[in-house]
Amino acid sequence: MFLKDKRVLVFGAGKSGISATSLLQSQEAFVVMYDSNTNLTACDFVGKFNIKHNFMLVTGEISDELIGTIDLLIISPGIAIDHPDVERIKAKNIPVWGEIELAYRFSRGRIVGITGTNGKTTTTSLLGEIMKTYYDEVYVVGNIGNPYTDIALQTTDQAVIVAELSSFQLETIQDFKPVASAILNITPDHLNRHHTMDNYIQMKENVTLNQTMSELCILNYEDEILRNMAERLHTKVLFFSSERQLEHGLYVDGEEIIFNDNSTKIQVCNVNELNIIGKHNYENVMAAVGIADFMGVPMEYIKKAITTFQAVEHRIEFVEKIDGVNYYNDSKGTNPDASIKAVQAMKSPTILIGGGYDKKSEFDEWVEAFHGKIKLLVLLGQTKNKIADTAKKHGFHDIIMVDSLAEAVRISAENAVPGDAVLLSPACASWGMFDNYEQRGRLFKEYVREMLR
Ligand code: UMA
Repeated sequence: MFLKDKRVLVFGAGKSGISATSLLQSQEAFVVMYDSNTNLTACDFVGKFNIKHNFMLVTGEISDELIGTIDLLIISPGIAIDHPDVERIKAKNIPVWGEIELAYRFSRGRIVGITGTNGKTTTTSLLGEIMKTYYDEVYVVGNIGNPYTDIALQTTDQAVIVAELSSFQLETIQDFKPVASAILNITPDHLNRHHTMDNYIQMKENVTLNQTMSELCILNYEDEILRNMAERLHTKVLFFSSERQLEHGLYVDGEEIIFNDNSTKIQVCNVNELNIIGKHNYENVMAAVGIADFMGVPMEYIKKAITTFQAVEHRIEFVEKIDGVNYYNDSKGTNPDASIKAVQAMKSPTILIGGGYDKKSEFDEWVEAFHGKIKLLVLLGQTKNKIADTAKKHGFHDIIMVDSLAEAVRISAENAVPGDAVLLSPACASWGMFDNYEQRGRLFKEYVREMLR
């Protein structure tokens, strides 16, 4: 679509909306930015884009009159495709794109899309690092925190774009077509947004929507949902497995990561050479290696990048050792499955800080994963009663309820003895108490480090 002089409604004034507005203004479109937050004023966007030209901010409600004037709707990831206002706009046959779709239509080069319930950020960062060792123009964008629209116009035909894509972002793609994609795993998450597991799976599968046999999708062989999905995909499929040897694909054999390319077995690395731990991380490494190889990066460059890569912030991140107690920040553990991986990675008796925004997750498997390792559960947020009820149902009664993260850290420190670990891995999103999981994780680190003073 030619955007000059078009009136575009940008729904959501967060990172994505701000960045999309900038791109749209550069195309001489007129932007009406809409946000339900009535405290916002145009002054909040000074320095972010041109608020004096081709721009209008609307807060509160969207009138029918306004809808009558717009040519295109761009929605931010946080706004659901079945949001009542989006439905009103769709009913008028106005095209609806997500921020990712907008960026894709204005960018050049090759794009890779990484999705899955867990491991997206680590795999995206790692793949970005691998690509940077070999290619000159590499961008790492998407759910990881850098809107794709921010860089779309800078890209050239030589660009390699590595995008972390959430189910929210994949809900609104149309032409988006990655050269290679990965779906790392699928376990229940964001069901309040997608309503059913089938819908959630469909959103993840959307990453392959426009792929053909010339493109690649890499999938986890140990995930039954993905094994079934492979049969209906119209793209080249490569599997990875942390459990068994594959005739064609990547797998862990003892301590070795092997790439079996039908005729040749390549030894990628020994897992002890990696700085990231746990089976789930070996899976992330295999996904990144498979894609990098498909994208033409020689194995010696891949090996160098994967063995120097360090864990990303908020993902089983070691914070401090205080009075013999190790503190870990796993604020990125925003659903039970992600948090289970952090619990499994703990090697000593652990005080677990959990709870947060209610995404309608079930916590049975999370509690079952405690396996005698969790000595105390410190709960906060909207889900604390639901989690406590689930824990008690499973015979776990060592629970303390708190009202704030600061209190959670204090109570944990009081109850820990030398040799213990304190792990923030909430199994819930941060919303409601924090802006995002990053803020939650940074505050946790701050409260922990305050004990050093
Ligand atoms: N808003 C409304 N009405 C609504 C909902 C939101 O007006 O019904 C407004 C809010 O008032 C706010 C704005 O929308 O002003 C926020 O938009 P947004 O929620 O889409 O947030 P952005 O700042 O644009 O950040 C988004 C992603 N956020 C979400 O998906 C919720 C970021 O992922 C992403 O990093 C960023 O785009 C850049 O691409 C965060 C996330 O939590 C990290 N993702 C989820 C996850 O990882 O589990 C999916």
